[in-house]
Order: sequence, then C-alpha cells, then structure tokens
Amino acid sequence: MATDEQADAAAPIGPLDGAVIPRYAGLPTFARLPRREDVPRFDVAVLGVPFDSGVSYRPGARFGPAHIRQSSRLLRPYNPALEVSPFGVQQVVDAGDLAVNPFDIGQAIGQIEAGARELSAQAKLLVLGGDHTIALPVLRAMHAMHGEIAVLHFDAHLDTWDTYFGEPYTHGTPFRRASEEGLLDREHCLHIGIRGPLYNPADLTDSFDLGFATVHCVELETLGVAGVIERMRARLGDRPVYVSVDIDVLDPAYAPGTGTPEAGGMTSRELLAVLRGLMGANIVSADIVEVSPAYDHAEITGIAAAHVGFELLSVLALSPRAGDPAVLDAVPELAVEVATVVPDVTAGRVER
Ligand SMILES: [Mn+2]
Repeated sequence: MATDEQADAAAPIGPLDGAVIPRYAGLPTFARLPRREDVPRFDVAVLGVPFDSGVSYRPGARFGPAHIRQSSRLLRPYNPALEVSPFGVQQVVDAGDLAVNPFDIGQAIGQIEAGARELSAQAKLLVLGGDHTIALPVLRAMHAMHGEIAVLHFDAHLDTWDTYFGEPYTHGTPFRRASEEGLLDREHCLHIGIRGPLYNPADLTDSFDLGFATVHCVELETLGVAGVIERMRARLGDRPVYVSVDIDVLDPAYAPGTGTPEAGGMTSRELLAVLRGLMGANIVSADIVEVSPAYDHAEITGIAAAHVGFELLSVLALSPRAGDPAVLDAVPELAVEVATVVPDVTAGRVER
C-alpha cells in the first residue's frame, strides 16, 4: 500500500495557481500547465504543430499554437458540467512545438508523423494546429498504435477532396488520403457541422464512400444538441476515436480567426456541449486546427479553441483507458444527459 508521501509524489502536477501567480504572468504553456521536461511521466501531451503550408485560402494557422496557448491562461482546473478535474486525474503537460519544414509539405508530413509516433508511445495527444493537413500524419501514428480509427470530425468542410492544383497533400484532403491508406474505420467515422457551398453533389457521396456519415450543421436546428450526441455516440460505438476539431465548424461570429470561414455555423455553446457528450467514449487523441490569429480580434477564436481544448482534456480524463476507474462508468445515455443539463450545485463527487 502506498504511503501518503508516495501518493503525493504520484499526484499529477497541475496548472500554476492563479491566486499565487497572476494568470497573465509566466510562461504561456497551455492552461499554464507544466512543460514536458518538468515532470517524470505524463498521460496527455499538448503538442503544437505550427504548420500552414497546406492552406487554400487565408494563411496564418502556423501561429495557431502560440495563440491558443496565450488564450488559455484563464482556464481553471475544475469542469463543473462533467464533474471532473482534467489536470487532477491525469498528468497533462505542454510538450512544446514540433519543428516542421514550411517549404516542403512531404517532409513536413514525415516530421509530424515521427513526432506524433514518439510522443503517442508515451501519452495521448491534444494537437494544436496548424492547418488540417496535419491530421493525416497524426492519424498514421494513431493507426500504428490502435489499428483502424473512427474519426470524429467537426468542420464546416468535408476535407475529403482529392487534390488542389494537382497536389494531394493539402488542408482540404487529409481524410481522403487517410481513408485510401486504410487508416480509418469506415463504418464509424462522422462529420459534424458540414455546411456551405460545395463543388458538386458528388462531394457528399464521395465522402460517404470514404467512410463518413454526416450531421449537417442545419440539423442542429432539428435534432438539438441531445439528438446530435445520440447520433454521434451511435456512430462511434466503442471504437477507438480520434477527434479532429476544425475551429471553422463554429460560425464566423464565434471564430473569425480562421482560414476558410463559412456562415451559418455552430455556436461555441453547442460545440462545447456536443464535446461533453463524448464522456466515456474511447478517445485515443484529438486535435484543434485552423486557428489563424491574424484574422482574430479580442481573442474570440483563441478563447473558443482554448475551451474546446479544456473539454477535450476533460473527456480524455473520462475515457475508459485513462485515470481512475471510479469515474469511468459513463454510458452514452448518461453522456447525453450530462452534456445538456445545468451542473448540480451539490456536485463535488470527483476530487479536485
Ligand atoms: Mn474547415
């Protein structure tokens, strides 16, 4: 039996205390968490991938990781909606940025895959992009560890197109390449938030053939958040899930700082609630991409991305293969309920 001293030594090191060191002071790690080199071991690594050479319209997502980190300084340690302390039940670190070649997309993809493989052998990842190109090499690393992956993809866009200007590796093509490479579990992938003009009707049927069911953004209106969560959980089942969040799934009102904005998107409130509906799902890793701070103002997009990161870390803490088994008894029905109700003021069952 471990002594109290041993238990203390094994307890995760959380963020800097905002009551001791002001939140605007100190290193801008994600949520003011410790760096990778500050702890002996870790369960989840926040990893920046500052790469945007795959974009088709507005550039600038290479500055996304730094911007999301800066916008994450106000995150506090307890999640009242899910009754979990995501930095308390698992050791989360900021693993810094990968050094990626901005002039050679092929080499960059190799560097990202190598970095993701090295880190994912030790921990689950929360990847901060970067444009959506980076999802392909991260999925290669996930497939190497877990086999076929159910991708849960939040985006205005399908990202299953074939080429741009003849180029196969871009931010609009990662999931077609991933499907062609056999990385995806084609019975269990799902897009949420799709909207806006397409090139032609075959875009949608191609995407379905590549393995993706779709919840169109307009269906938020008819299904509601609870209905979307039910469809999401039914599609994912108990498969290993990789969650990829393109911040442009949000309406430009909630995320102006992005590369290819589309009107008619989700609200931040809807997105955060749907993410909470992942509690208890078998999530292997996640990303947040396409934050382009040059088009942001008042940190609107950065703050949205930081909160998406907080909810993803919370559901990672509640996934079946991490943390304390006592908090891992969630079932999809409960997830729907928890994600859509007001927190209970008598809560506090999970240790802070
Ligand atoms: Mn997009």
